[in-house]
Amino acid sequence: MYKKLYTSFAERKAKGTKSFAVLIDPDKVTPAGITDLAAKCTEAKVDYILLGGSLVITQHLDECVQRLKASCNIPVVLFPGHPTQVSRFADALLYLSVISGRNAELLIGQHVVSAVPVKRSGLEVIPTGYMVVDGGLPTTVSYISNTTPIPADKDDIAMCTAMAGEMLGMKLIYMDAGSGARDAISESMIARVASQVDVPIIVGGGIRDAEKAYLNCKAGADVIVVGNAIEKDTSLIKEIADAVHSAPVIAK
Ligand code: 1GP
Repeated sequence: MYKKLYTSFAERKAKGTKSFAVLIDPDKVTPAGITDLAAKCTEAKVDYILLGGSLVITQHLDECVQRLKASCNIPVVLFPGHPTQVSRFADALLYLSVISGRNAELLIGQHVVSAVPVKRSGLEVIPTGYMVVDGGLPTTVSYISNTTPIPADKDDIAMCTAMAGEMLGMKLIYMDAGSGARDAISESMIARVASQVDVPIIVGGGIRDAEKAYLNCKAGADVIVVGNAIEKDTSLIKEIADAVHSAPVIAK
């Protein structure tokens, strides 16, 4: 079940190599915009493209993936806000369980309902413990998921949540302050989680500049995800990619 993409995350983690992922929300791009973004991501040596959003109102997910695949060689990983956001043309699917919350639907309910189509898609499925952390303002993810985020200053709760997720079999931990969060996740919380968890750690939500991305990597993030800031200024793609790739290599 764990194939190419998971191996890539795990191998990079083992070597201490940090990765940069650009998040594309299908509702916010046009087909022509995708081609342009793909070119910028290639030039900046972006490692992964994440595709998804809490709401996907438009109906062109397959087209987005196909455009991306035709325009670049960067792996396209689905980051679904809903079980309908599955495209067999992608390289992998983050199979998210919202372990920070206590909403049974997002821990197991929606997975049961979508199990057959997900399996039939043939996608590489990567079990991912998804942790929503308070980003200072209510975000779409906290509203839609109907869960209470982990308080921003409760590093120990985050650590224990991630540890439990890993022991339950999650292959990635995704710490997310939510798209457009006012406050990105603190380095102290990332470091606390990284100190106890061996699987790769993805960090996103409210990261707006290269310095924060770099500091998050130094604190223990393995993959940095940026969406909103890049939608506003695509020149940040290269700046943040360079910062992430210049972070110290600390093999675990
Ligand atoms: C959201 O982690 C991602 O789920 C990225 O957040 O859009 O704020 O960069 P931003």
